Amino acid sequence: MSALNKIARTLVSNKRGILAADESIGTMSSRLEKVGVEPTEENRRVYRELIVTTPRLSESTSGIILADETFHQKLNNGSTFPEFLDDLGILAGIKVDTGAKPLAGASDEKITEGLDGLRERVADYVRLGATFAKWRAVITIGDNLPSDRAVRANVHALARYAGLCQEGGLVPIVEPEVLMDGAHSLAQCQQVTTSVLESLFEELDLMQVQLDGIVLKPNMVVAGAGSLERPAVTDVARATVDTLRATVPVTVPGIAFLSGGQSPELATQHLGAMQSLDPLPWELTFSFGRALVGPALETWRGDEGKRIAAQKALSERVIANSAAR
Ligand code: 5MM
Repeated sequence: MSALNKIARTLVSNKRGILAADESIGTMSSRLEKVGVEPTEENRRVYRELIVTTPRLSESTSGIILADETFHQKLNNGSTFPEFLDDLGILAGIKVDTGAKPLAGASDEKITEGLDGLRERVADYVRLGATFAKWRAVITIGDNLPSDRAVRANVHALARYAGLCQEGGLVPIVEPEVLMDGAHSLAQCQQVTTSVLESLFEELDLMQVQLDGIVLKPNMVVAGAGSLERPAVTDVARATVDTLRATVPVTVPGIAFLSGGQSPELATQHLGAMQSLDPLPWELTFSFGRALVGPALETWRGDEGKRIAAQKALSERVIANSAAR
């Protein structure tokens, strides 16, 4: 087993999953402001310390994805975040993309940036304790969208990122997110997700990415947030698994879903329903952000007196998702 394959399998096995705590400074700041917390560097650090010091987190969490700022910060005990996670038996991941920017000449589509200097940044993060990385591409469904050029540009960047990570010794989490924004149907989401994943695996093959050393982080196949359609949990599970079966090679060790704006409970139900379908060739787990930390942030609201209750809220979500596996 290669070192990359071993890390990828550790991330997705033993009923554990990945916590995405890699909100960029802008996203984290707006989430803190929404709960009445001043968005300072220190408050972002305090909030991330609350998350990673949640008791017994490692029983259900294999890895935590951090942002660059957090990677360089320390906990109150003097450890860096990657050192602290290592002591807990949780793998430290790093978001290496620099965000989704407007695609040239397009009004509604984005291209994720961050390839320049990535080889050197990967080497730095490995030195600081990272074992895996993440890059998120976003694909929009709309009138005549996504365009071929947006899909091709994004899967090209994802494949080049994955190759650079593997060369430097990091397992790439490859995240092509078909957004829930819009009024599209479940069938439209399935058609777009299928075509994005097909393009992605063609490009990963072209770039000679070792498929047994990646983790795929896709969206579940759901109806758009603005759609009147409310598919049953079993329909989402079936459509998602059918889409993955049609597109994802069996050499990929595991698939860790994003939650994408679903409620925490629904995301967990969907994950659970997929496990009860026919035997699956890959591990299916979670790599949720909002669906794990949302209730904790709402509970905490910057009040240190609510710290334990907030950690309990996070713990409940992580345990529920582990149980759903
Ligand atoms: C935690 O949020 C991640 C970083 O987002 P920004 O760079 O936009 O701040 C995000 O990539 C996240 O990992 C995925 O969207 C999955 O999170 P959800 O909330 O969709 O499960």
